[in-house]
Amino acid sequence: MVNIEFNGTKMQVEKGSTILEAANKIGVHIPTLCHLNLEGFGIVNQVASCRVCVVEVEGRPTLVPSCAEKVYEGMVIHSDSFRAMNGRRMAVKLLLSNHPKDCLSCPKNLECELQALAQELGIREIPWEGERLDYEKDNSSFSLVKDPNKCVMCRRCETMCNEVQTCNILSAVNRGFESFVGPAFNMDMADSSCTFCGQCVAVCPTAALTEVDNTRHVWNALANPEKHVVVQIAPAVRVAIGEMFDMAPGSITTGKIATALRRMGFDGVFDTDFSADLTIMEEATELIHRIQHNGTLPMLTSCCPAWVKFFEHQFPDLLDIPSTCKSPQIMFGAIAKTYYAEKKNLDPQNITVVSIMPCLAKKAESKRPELTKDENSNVDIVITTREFGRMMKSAGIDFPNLEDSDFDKLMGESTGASVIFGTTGGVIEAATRTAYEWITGEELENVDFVQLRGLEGIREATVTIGDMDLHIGIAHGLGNARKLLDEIRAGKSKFHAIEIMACPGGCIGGGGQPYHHGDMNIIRERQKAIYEEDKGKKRRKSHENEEIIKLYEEFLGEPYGQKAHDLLHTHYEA
Ligand code: HC0
Ligand code: SF4
Repeated sequence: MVNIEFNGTKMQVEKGSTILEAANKIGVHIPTLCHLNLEGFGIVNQVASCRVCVVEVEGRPTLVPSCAEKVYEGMVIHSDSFRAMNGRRMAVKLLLSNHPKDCLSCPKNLECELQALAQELGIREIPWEGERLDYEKDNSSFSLVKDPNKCVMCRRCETMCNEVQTCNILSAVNRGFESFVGPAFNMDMADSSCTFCGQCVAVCPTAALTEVDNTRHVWNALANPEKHVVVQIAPAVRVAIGEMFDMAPGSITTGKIATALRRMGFDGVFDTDFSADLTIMEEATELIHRIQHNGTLPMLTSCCPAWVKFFEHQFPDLLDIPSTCKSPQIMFGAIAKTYYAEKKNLDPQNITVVSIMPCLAKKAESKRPELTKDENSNVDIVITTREFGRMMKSAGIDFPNLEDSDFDKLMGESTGASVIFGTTGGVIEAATRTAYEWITGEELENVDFVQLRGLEGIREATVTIGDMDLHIGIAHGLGNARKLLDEIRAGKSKFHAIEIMACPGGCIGGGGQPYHHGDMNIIRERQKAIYEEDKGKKRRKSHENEEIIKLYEEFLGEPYGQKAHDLLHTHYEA
């Protein structure tokens, strides 16, 4: 411990802490912009480039950035002096002097951290009109938009992309005033090896990186009387959307979502959880098949499209190890335009499938050529949790006060196993619940495989199923995934099955979720809510979903059979 004086109060703080950490511990707020601390991931963005967190330290000629400066014995700090406050205001005014001023129509309006800082620091005028950057927006991808003119060089996106995801797409382009963060040579995002995980978007403080906005396509479809518009909602959305309406993180809003979607005019209100149960039917069968027939092991889960892109780009020699199962969102599209169309006597051409996902990569996934070549089994429009929240706001929906309702029949039933897809570890736990019963023929009494849960970046567990020890690995965050893949490539992997999710926390931490500003406690609350919803479900194993059982009986035939292969499985390309 070291003795310091902070804003006139003497105190002891841990040796080695930064001034900012010391301030947080004692409840003093210092504004930040470039700083990002992904607590639990050991990742800190500490470039100290924005100077928004400067404080005065007695004896020092200049103000110091509190995020990077460590405390020392006898240090006297003032974060509330005129000089410190003025220094912070000056830093923000400088950033604003060459920042575009289209705040009213900016995609980040009211969610922009720079805008919030200007408000917090009481900035009412910008004394200098600086020169502006004039780069073109990059609209090349289906997932994200890059607007270099709004880049404040905080480098948070770079830290996410290069350190957490190890994708190395983003770095400083050009020099001095001309610089911004983007792919090498400022190539189009679509031409880079970007996975579209959206983690850069999740941490961008301004609108330099945002999601592609598809909301107008949804409104247009809903307004078109020719179209029968069905919607599916991903597992992780239900525990996060409430945050956009000031509900506490981890509020479970499944029933309110169904009500809101019906009010918005969707003709069929369904659940991706239904098709997550379907995925388990196929994936558990595939795993058992591979184990019993000397197939390629480990088998990797394939439902996360950013992860799929990552292994296609970076591990093209391992394309035979992921499961061939399409993701639940794509399986939903396939079933909606075949089975559902048949049941409802609808022409699949007139069905529009909308997905609400916590993810930006799901937008790109829905446009993959092999998943769109059959127009009668695809997903048409993908929006994120954030876009869904904005749509509800423009429709004047009072979300927190909505009554609960159920999803529609045919593709609306789900089990607890599918709910947990939304968190890291959930897909493999769901598959284990089913594989256990199918292999042993016995009822699984305790479905809670707690050894598979948590938020550590890489986890492993051994589950005894009959006379077999099933070795399971879990990774979230692509940097962690890379470690497990390197082991496989080196022939050193001990696992039979591995679950990989690209985003820290799994889909609950997806790039399309309400902004969490790096606060991992929000991810923890969302995760808790996911397990709570699982616990409250009448059925908790995918193969007990009655609508799924009926789907196989009436339409698909056997899991992993011919029709299932045609509609529910895919392939990968380097
Ligand atoms: Fe996920 Fe999914 S669990 S990837 O995170 O498998 O996006 O929530 O919808 O498809 O179900 C995302 C979430 C999904 C899919 C499901 C899987
Ligand atoms: Fe990197 Fe993911 Fe952003 Fe692509 S979407 S630039 S892979 S962080």
